[in-house]
Amino acid sequence: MKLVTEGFALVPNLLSEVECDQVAQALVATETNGAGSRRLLQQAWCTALAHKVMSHPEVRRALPARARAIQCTFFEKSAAKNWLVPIHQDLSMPVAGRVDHPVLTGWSEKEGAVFVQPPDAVLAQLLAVRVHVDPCTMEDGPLRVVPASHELGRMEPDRAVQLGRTRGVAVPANRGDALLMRPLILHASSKSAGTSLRRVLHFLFGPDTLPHGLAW
Ligand SMILES: O=C(O)CCC(=O)C(=O)O
Repeated sequence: MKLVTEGFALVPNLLSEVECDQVAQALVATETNGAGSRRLLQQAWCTALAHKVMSHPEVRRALPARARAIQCTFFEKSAAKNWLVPIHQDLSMPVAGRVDHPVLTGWSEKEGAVFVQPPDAVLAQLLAVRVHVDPCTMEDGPLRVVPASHELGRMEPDRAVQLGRTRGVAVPANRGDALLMRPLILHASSKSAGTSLRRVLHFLFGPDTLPHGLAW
Protein backbone atom coordinates (compact mmCIF):
# COMPACT_ATOMS: atom_id res chain seq x y z
CA MET A 1 0.00 0.00 0.00
CA LYS A 2 1.39 3.35 -1.05
CA LEU A 3 0.72 5.02 2.29
CA VAL A 4 2.91 2.43 4.05
CA THR A 5 5.85 2.58 1.64
CA GLU A 6 5.71 6.22 0.50
CA GLY A 7 4.07 7.91 3.48
CA PHE A 8 1.30 9.43 1.37
CA ALA A 9 -1.57 8.35 -0.90
CA LEU A 10 -4.20 10.23 -2.86
CA VAL A 11 -7.75 8.93 -2.44
CA PRO A 12 -9.86 10.06 -5.41
CA ASN A 13 -13.41 11.32 -4.88
CA LEU A 14 -13.62 10.93 -1.14
CA LEU A 15 -16.27 13.65 -1.40
CA SER A 16 -18.77 14.08 -4.24
CA GLU A 17 -19.34 17.41 -6.04
CA VAL A 18 -22.49 17.93 -3.96
CA GLU A 19 -20.63 17.25 -0.70
CA CYS A 20 -17.89 19.69 -1.74
CA ASP A 21 -20.57 22.33 -2.39
CA GLN A 22 -22.02 21.69 1.10
CA VAL A 23 -18.60 21.97 2.74
CA ALA A 24 -17.87 25.16 0.79
CA GLN A 25 -21.18 26.63 2.03
CA ALA A 26 -20.41 25.62 5.61
CA LEU A 27 -16.98 27.25 5.34
CA VAL A 28 -18.53 30.50 4.15
CA ALA A 29 -20.91 30.42 7.12
CA THR A 30 -18.08 29.66 9.58
CA GLU A 31 -15.72 32.36 10.77
CA THR A 32 -12.67 30.37 9.68
CA ASN A 33 -10.20 33.23 10.11
CA GLY A 34 -10.84 33.70 13.77
CA ALA A 35 -11.81 30.13 14.62
CA GLY A 36 -9.09 27.99 16.14
CA SER A 37 -8.54 24.58 14.66
CA ARG A 38 -10.04 22.86 17.67
CA ARG A 39 -13.14 25.00 17.51
CA LEU A 40 -13.58 24.15 13.82
CA LEU A 41 -13.86 20.48 14.79
CA GLN A 42 -16.52 21.43 17.32
CA GLN A 43 -18.78 22.65 14.51
CA ALA A 44 -21.44 20.00 13.78
CA TRP A 45 -20.74 19.97 10.01
CA CYS A 46 -17.03 19.50 10.63
CA THR A 47 -17.55 16.67 13.16
CA ALA A 48 -19.86 14.94 10.67
CA LEU A 49 -17.27 15.37 7.92
CA ALA A 50 -14.54 13.96 10.19
CA HIS A 51 -16.68 10.85 10.78
CA LYS A 52 -17.29 10.44 7.08
CA VAL A 53 -13.57 10.79 6.32
CA MET A 54 -12.64 8.37 9.10
CA SER A 55 -15.11 5.75 7.85
CA HIS A 56 -13.49 5.60 4.40
CA PRO A 57 -11.86 2.13 4.06
CA GLU A 58 -8.40 3.50 3.19
CA VAL A 59 -8.47 5.85 6.17
CA ARG A 60 -9.79 3.13 8.50
CA ARG A 61 -7.02 0.77 7.40
CA ALA A 62 -4.38 3.36 8.24
CA LEU A 63 -5.64 3.98 11.80
CA PRO A 64 -5.71 1.94 15.03
CA ALA A 65 -9.00 0.10 15.71
CA ARG A 66 -10.01 2.78 18.21
CA ALA A 67 -9.26 6.14 16.63
CA ARG A 68 -10.54 9.69 16.79
CA ALA A 69 -10.39 13.05 15.04
CA ILE A 70 -7.97 15.34 16.87
CA GLN A 71 -7.81 18.50 14.86
CA CYS A 72 -9.06 20.15 11.70
CA THR A 73 -7.16 23.06 10.18
CA PHE A 74 -8.50 25.11 7.29
CA PHE A 75 -5.98 26.24 4.66
CA GLU A 76 -7.13 28.78 2.10
CA LYS A 77 -4.71 29.85 -0.60
CA SER A 78 -5.46 32.16 -3.52
CA ALA A 79 -3.91 35.02 -5.50
CA ALA A 80 -5.35 37.41 -2.88
CA LYS A 81 -4.35 35.31 0.14
CA ASN A 82 -1.10 33.80 -1.03
CA TRP A 83 1.50 32.00 1.08
CA LEU A 84 4.11 29.26 1.00
CA VAL A 85 5.33 26.73 3.53
CA PRO A 86 9.02 25.71 3.63
CA ILE A 87 9.88 22.02 3.80
CA HIS A 88 9.18 20.50 7.21
CA GLN A 89 7.77 17.55 9.15
CA ASP A 90 4.71 17.87 11.42
CA LEU A 91 6.29 17.09 14.78
CA SER A 92 3.73 18.66 17.14
CA MET A 93 0.25 17.56 18.14
CA PRO A 94 -2.37 19.22 20.35
CA VAL A 95 -3.00 17.64 23.77
CA ALA A 96 -5.17 18.40 26.81
CA GLY A 97 -2.31 19.67 28.97
CA ARG A 98 1.34 19.49 29.97
CA VAL A 99 2.85 16.31 31.39
CA ASP A 100 6.36 16.05 32.76
CA HIS A 101 8.01 13.12 31.03
CA PRO A 102 11.54 12.90 29.61
CA VAL A 103 10.39 11.73 26.15
CA LEU A 104 7.96 14.65 25.76
CA THR A 105 9.60 17.77 24.31
CA GLY A 106 8.95 20.96 22.38
CA TRP A 107 5.98 22.17 24.43
CA SER A 108 4.21 25.18 22.93
CA GLU A 109 0.87 26.99 22.96
CA LYS A 110 -1.17 28.21 20.00
CA GLU A 111 -4.73 29.56 19.91
CA GLY A 112 -5.09 28.56 23.57
CA ALA A 113 -4.19 24.90 22.86
CA VAL A 114 -1.16 23.06 24.24
CA PHE A 115 1.12 21.28 21.76
CA VAL A 116 3.81 18.67 22.37
CA GLN A 117 6.40 16.87 20.27
CA PRO A 118 5.86 13.22 21.21
CA PRO A 119 8.25 10.36 20.33
CA ASP A 120 8.27 9.19 16.67
CA ALA A 121 6.35 6.02 17.63
CA VAL A 122 3.38 8.19 18.62
CA LEU A 123 3.64 10.39 15.51
CA ALA A 124 3.71 7.24 13.35
CA GLN A 125 0.22 6.35 14.62
CA LEU A 126 -1.23 9.68 13.48
CA LEU A 127 -2.71 10.25 10.05
CA ALA A 128 -3.37 13.56 8.30
CA VAL A 129 -6.14 13.62 5.71
CA ARG A 130 -6.24 16.70 3.49
CA VAL A 131 -9.67 17.08 1.91
CA HIS A 132 -9.63 19.24 -1.23
CA VAL A 133 -12.66 21.51 -1.45
CA ASP A 134 -11.43 22.96 -4.80
CA PRO A 135 -9.39 21.50 -7.65
CA CYS A 136 -5.69 21.98 -6.95
CA THR A 137 -3.58 22.11 -10.11
CA MET A 138 0.19 22.55 -10.38
CA GLU A 139 -0.52 26.31 -10.56
CA ASP A 140 -2.40 26.46 -7.27
CA GLY A 141 0.45 25.78 -4.83
CA PRO A 142 -0.14 22.04 -4.29
CA LEU A 143 1.59 20.17 -1.49
CA ARG A 144 5.03 18.82 -2.40
CA VAL A 145 6.13 15.71 -0.54
CA VAL A 146 9.32 13.66 -0.40
CA PRO A 147 8.16 10.05 -0.93
CA ALA A 148 9.24 7.61 1.81
CA SER A 149 10.80 10.35 3.95
CA HIS A 150 8.46 9.41 6.83
CA GLU A 151 10.82 6.43 7.39
CA LEU A 152 13.88 8.63 7.88
CA GLY A 153 13.09 9.97 11.34
CA ARG A 154 13.45 13.61 12.41
CA MET A 155 15.60 15.52 10.03
CA GLU A 156 18.10 18.37 10.25
CA PRO A 157 16.89 21.42 8.27
CA ASP A 158 19.78 21.25 5.73
CA ARG A 159 19.06 17.65 4.85
CA ALA A 160 15.33 18.36 4.63
CA VAL A 161 15.95 21.20 2.14
CA GLN A 162 18.31 19.01 0.10
CA LEU A 163 15.81 16.13 -0.07
CA GLY A 164 13.01 18.53 -0.94
CA ARG A 165 15.05 19.90 -3.86
CA THR A 166 16.14 16.55 -5.24
CA ARG A 167 13.24 14.23 -4.44
CA GLY A 168 10.17 16.39 -3.86
CA VAL A 169 7.06 15.62 -5.91
CA ALA A 170 3.95 17.78 -6.21
CA VAL A 171 0.57 16.22 -5.47
CA PRO A 172 -2.12 18.02 -7.48
CA ALA A 173 -5.68 16.91 -6.70
CA ASN A 174 -9.20 17.09 -8.05
CA ARG A 175 -12.08 18.55 -6.12
CA GLY A 176 -13.22 16.00 -3.51
CA ASP A 177 -9.91 14.08 -3.49
CA ALA A 178 -8.15 13.52 -0.18
CA LEU A 179 -4.42 13.27 0.42
CA LEU A 180 -3.53 10.87 3.22
CA MET A 181 -0.11 11.46 4.79
CA ARG A 182 1.97 10.51 7.80
CA PRO A 183 3.08 13.55 9.83
CA LEU A 184 6.78 12.65 9.53
CA ILE A 185 6.78 12.91 5.74
CA LEU A 186 8.73 15.94 4.50
CA HIS A 187 6.32 18.40 2.91
CA ALA A 188 6.17 21.97 1.63
CA SER A 189 4.06 24.10 -0.67
CA SER A 190 4.70 27.05 -2.99
CA LYS A 191 2.67 30.17 -3.50
CA SER A 192 -0.19 29.93 -5.94
CA ALA A 193 0.68 31.11 -9.44
CA GLY A 194 -2.90 30.90 -10.64
CA THR A 195 -6.16 32.68 -9.98
CA SER A 196 -8.18 29.89 -8.35
CA LEU A 197 -9.05 29.24 -4.74
CA ARG A 198 -7.19 26.33 -3.10
CA ARG A 199 -9.19 25.39 -0.01
CA VAL A 200 -8.11 22.36 2.01
CA LEU A 201 -9.46 20.92 5.26
CA HIS A 202 -6.52 19.25 6.97
CA PHE A 203 -7.79 16.64 9.45
CA LEU A 204 -5.56 14.92 11.96
CA PHE A 205 -6.64 11.52 13.28
CA GLY A 206 -5.00 9.42 15.97
CA PRO A 207 -5.42 6.61 18.49
CA ASP A 208 -8.15 7.00 21.08
CA THR A 209 -5.68 6.92 23.98
CA LEU A 210 -2.12 8.16 24.36
CA PRO A 211 0.94 6.88 26.25
CA HIS A 212 3.19 8.76 28.73
CA GLY A 213 0.26 10.18 30.73
CA LEU A 214 -0.88 12.31 27.78
CA ALA A 215 -4.56 12.92 27.00
CA TRP A 216 -6.30 14.53 24.03
O1 LIG B 1 -1.52 23.40 2.91
C1 LIG B 1 -0.33 23.59 2.68
O2 LIG B 1 0.03 24.04 1.60
C2 LIG B 1 0.74 23.30 3.69
C3 LIG B 1 0.21 22.82 4.98
C4 LIG B 1 1.28 22.28 5.87
O3 LIG B 1 2.42 22.40 5.63
C5 LIG B 1 0.96 21.53 7.06
O4 LIG B 1 -0.21 21.25 7.29
O5 LIG B 1 1.88 21.17 7.82
